[in-house]
Amino acid sequence: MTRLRLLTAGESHGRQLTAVLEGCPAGLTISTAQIDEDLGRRQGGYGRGARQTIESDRAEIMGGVRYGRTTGAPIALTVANRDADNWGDVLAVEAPDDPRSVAEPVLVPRPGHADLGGALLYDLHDIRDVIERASARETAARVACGAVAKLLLATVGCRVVSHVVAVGGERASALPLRLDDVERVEADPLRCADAAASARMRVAVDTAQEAGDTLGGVVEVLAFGYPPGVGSYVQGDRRLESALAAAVFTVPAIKGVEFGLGFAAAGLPGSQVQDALEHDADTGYVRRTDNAGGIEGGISTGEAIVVRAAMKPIATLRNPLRSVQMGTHQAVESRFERSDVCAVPAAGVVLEAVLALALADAALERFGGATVAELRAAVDAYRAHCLSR
Ligand code: EPS
Repeated sequence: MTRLRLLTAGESHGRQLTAVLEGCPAGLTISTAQIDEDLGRRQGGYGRGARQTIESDRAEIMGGVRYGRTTGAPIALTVANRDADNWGDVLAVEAPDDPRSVAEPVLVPRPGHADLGGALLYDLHDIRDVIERASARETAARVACGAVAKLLLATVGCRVVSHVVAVGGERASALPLRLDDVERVEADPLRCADAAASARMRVAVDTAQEAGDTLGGVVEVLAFGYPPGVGSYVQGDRRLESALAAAVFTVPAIKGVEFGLGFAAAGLPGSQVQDALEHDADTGYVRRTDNAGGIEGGISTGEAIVVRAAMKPIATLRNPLRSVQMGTHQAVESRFERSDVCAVPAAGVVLEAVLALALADAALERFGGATVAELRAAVDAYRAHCLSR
């Protein structure tokens, strides 16, 4: 991100998460209700763990917004960790006076988690220091900032939504999602548009839970109404997919990404993959299919941007895997740290956020604007230009 800049800080069981989002144009009406709605959506989903029964995430805006509108200054916000009260001095900033009060260190890394790599990289004796910041709790701060990016995108007619298309081996029907389906998706416990597939997915989550195991899945994120003409073919790093793929991989546990038909396109002839062009006097150039996922030649087409992300199963398993105690090198069973069985529905909300931030950033880079009015005018002018050609 170049126009929008985001940093987050904070530990999973520290007092709060903190975020600074810089580069948001002035004059954006901020709805804290909408931010909190996304925070609530991130907490939900079938297969979530006990932490979400403790938290009731709310964002508190600490800067950059006055009388409900952005001023152009960095937006600072915090999300409190209610669970911090249950962790006593374990995350204390000051070292305890009595060394006997130091928390028992975590010495056994969970396979597949950041534990081992983090302990070696930062030369940390207690894996707790890794667990705290590698925890997916951090994504709450980014969901809050992503909600701001969604509000900005809405000013140029764009809406970002998501739905779960696979959990474990269970897949939803391949019908393209329409905006009309969104209400049904949000009402479904797995955020899946296909009710029959959702029922099968719930059984799969229950089975994994009983076995002390975890499940991953696939989420599809769509951006409807994103302006055409964002990104470019002239240099590889200007391709819109390049920025969006990078954004997808900022989310923990994501191991794959595809656009439009994605990997399926590799097995089809070109005649079944390219989206044929038509012209409509009112709407200009149109494509009746969107196999390209809204991006051709690295440039947004104006059709829906369609991104799918594959999430691996969460690394913390109740049924332990083989591990090694750091220091003694003894073969031991990995330890269990409270976790989710399946966080794929939540990952959808997080992916909406990071993609909204990347899409807003790319749109700001392309159309500029210190104010929302300037951004909107530039987007409208380009849409009019496309109609005239
Ligand atoms: C999460 C918060 C965490 C985990 C989970 C997701 O809270 P706690 O560690 O207190 O249970 O529930 O994180 C992980 C599974 C992980 O490996 O990072 C959240 O808020 O999303």
